[in-house]
Amino acid sequence: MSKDKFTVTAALPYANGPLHLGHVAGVYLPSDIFVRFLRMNNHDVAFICGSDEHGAAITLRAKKEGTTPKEIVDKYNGIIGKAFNDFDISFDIFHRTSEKIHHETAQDFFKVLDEKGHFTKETSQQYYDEEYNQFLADRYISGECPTCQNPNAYGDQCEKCGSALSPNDLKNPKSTLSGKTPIMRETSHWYLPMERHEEWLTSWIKEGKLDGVQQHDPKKWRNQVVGQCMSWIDGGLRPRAMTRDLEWGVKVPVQGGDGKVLYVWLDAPIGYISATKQWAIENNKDWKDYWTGDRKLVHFIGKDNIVFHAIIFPILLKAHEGLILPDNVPAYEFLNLEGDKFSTSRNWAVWLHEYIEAYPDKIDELKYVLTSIAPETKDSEFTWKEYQSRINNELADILGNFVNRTVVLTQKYYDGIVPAPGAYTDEDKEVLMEIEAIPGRISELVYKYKLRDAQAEAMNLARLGNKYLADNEPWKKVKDPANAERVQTIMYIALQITANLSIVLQPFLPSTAKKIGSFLNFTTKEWSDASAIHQIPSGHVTDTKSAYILFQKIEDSQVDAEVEKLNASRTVETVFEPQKDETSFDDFTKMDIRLGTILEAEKIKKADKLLKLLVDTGLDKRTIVSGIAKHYSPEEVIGKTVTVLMNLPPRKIKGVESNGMILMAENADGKLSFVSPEKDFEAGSGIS
Ligand code: B3M
Ligand code: ZN
Repeated sequence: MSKDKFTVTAALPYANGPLHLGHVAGVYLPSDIFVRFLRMNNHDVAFICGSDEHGAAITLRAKKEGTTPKEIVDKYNGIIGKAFNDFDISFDIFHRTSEKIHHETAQDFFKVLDEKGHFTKETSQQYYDEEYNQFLADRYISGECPTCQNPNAYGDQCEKCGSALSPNDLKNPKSTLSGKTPIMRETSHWYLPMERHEEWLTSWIKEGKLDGVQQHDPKKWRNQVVGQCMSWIDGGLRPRAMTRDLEWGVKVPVQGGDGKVLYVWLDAPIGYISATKQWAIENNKDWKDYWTGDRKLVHFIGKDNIVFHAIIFPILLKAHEGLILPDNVPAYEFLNLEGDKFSTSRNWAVWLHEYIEAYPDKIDELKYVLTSIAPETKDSEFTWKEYQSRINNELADILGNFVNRTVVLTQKYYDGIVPAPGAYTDEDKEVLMEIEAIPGRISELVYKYKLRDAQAEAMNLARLGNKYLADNEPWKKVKDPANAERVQTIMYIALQITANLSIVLQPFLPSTAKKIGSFLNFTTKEWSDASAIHQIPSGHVTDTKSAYILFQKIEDSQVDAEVEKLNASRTVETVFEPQKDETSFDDFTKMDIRLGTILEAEKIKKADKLLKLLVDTGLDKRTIVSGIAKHYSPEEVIGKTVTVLMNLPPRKIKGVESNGMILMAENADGKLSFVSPEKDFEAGSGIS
C-alpha cells in the first residue's frame, strides 16, 4: 500500500503570551506524537506551525504593556519558539505571520477570492469607540453572548460556548479599550457569504463527501467537532466580515482597502500555507506538493478553534480552488489545572518555559503525564499529585524498573552480550506473541488519533516485561548452574522486549527511547507493525555497562512547593462588569432601600436556586423570594440583617408573591454575600 502523504498543522499560538501546559497537552504534544509516528512509518509528512502575530489579542497586550505590537510578537515568538525547541516538539518549521512571505501569500489568497467573486462588499453600522477613535470588532468589544449569556463574550466568538459571533450580536456591548458603551458608525467591509456554502459543507462534514466523491472518513472525526460544526450550520450560516478597520495586520490588497486589514481568522490559517512555502524554499521542495493532490491535511487544534478550521478555512480553501481540504481536525477539549481553568490573566498556569527551566531533565516525564491525561474527548485535569504518581508508579516503577533489571543482569551475567535462547516455554511463546501484537495495536490507535490509548498500549509492553521478569526471577534461577540455559532464554526475551520498547516509545518519549537504544547499542527509526520480535540477535554486543536509572522519583516536597507556588502567584482577575450607563440622582432617590431582618426561610419546590424569605422591614413583615439557595441554606440566613429594595412591584415567582428584593454582592468567583451594615442597626433603617 503506498503510504499516505500528510501535511500536519498545529494551531498557530498567538504571540501575545507564553505557552502553558494546557496548550501543550491539547495541541502541540499530540500533533508531535502523530508526526513522529508517521515519520517512523515512512510517510511523507510536513509538520507546520508558527506564531499568529495579528489580531486584537496582540494589540491589546501591547496597549497593556505600553509597547508596540511588533515588540510583543518579537518577544513572544522568541519565548514560544524556544520553549517548543527545548520541549523537543519536532516541527519542520516554526514560522510567523508577520513575515513578508505570509503577507504576500495572504494578500494573493484574498485577491484570488475577490476576483472570483467570493466576497461581497457591504456598508453597515459598526460599533465605534469615540475615545480611541477605533472601530470595535473581535476582542476590542465584549458583551453578553446571545447563546449562553456569558457576559464576557468577544465580538467574534464566545469562548464559553464556542459560538461564532458578530459584534452586533452582543447584548450590553462595551469597548475593551475604554470600557465605555460604543456608538455606531458607518464603515464597509468585504464579507464571506458563508450561507452560499451550506449545502456542500453539510455533505462534506457529515458524510465526508464533496460532489459525491469520498474525501475523508467522518467516522474518524471526533464527535465534538462534527457536533459543533453541524450546530453552527443548523443555526444558519451568515455573511462574515473578512476585513477590519485596523492598522496592525495584513493590509487589504485591493482598491478601497486603505486603513483596513484582513480579519485575523482569514489571515492566520493561510499562515499554514505561507509557513509551508518558507519551509519548501529552505528545503528545495515545491510547497504545492503539500497543499494539493492526494495528501491528507490534518489540523490539530483546541475546541475553541473548531469552526475556524472545519468551516471557515475549508470554505476559503475550496473557494480558492485547487487546494486540499482537511482530512481530519482532531480538536482537543480543555485541560484544567488543580481544580480551576488555566488562565493567563489570573496567572493560574504552569508555563512551559518555566517548567523546562525548573526541570530540564524531566521533559519526557511531562510528555508522558500530559499524554496520559490528554483532553481528547472531554476536559481533563492536571494536578501535581497526579504528575508525581504517574512518574513514580508508572514510569519509574514499571518502565524504569524493567529496563534497569534487564540491563543490569545482562551486564552482570553476560558482560553485555545478548545470550542465546534455549527452548521456549508456553509462557515464553505467549510473551513473544504479545511483543509482536503490540506495535500493530498502537498503530491502529494512532491512525484513529487515540494517542492517549496508544501510549498506554506502548506502556503495556513494559508491563509485560516487568511481569515476565518478576514471574521468572532469573536472579534466583541463576544461582543453580543447571538453570543456565533457562536464564539465557529469559534474559534473551527480556532484551527483545527492551529493544522493542526503544522503538514503540519513540513517538511518545523520544528521549527515553533513545537512551534505551543506547543501552542496547541498538538504534532503529523503523516501525514495523508485525515487528521483527528478535530485534537484537544473540551475540549482539550491547552497551549495558553504560546504562543508568531512567527516571528519578518525584518527592512530596516538590509537589507541595509547586502547589504553593501556584497559589501564591494566582492573581484575582477583576472581571467585573464595566460601569453601567449613567443614571440620575432623581432616579436613585425613587428607590426605597432599607435594612431588614430575615425571620423565616424555606426552599421553594422545584426551584433549586430560590429561597422564600419572611423579612421584617421595620414597616411590615413581607415575603421576598431570593435566588440565593445555591449559596445559603435556609437555616443559615435566619436572623441575618440584609439590605432590601422595598418599592418594586409585587412579582409572582414559582407561585409565590415576592414583594421587594434582597440586594447581594457578587465577587469575581461568582460567590454571593449579603450587604449588611457595620453597626448593629435595626430593621427599617433607611439607606441613601
Ligand atoms: N491563534 C489560537 C487561539 O485561538 C489561534 C490559532 C490560529 S491557527 C490558524 O488561541
Ligand atoms: Zn456563549
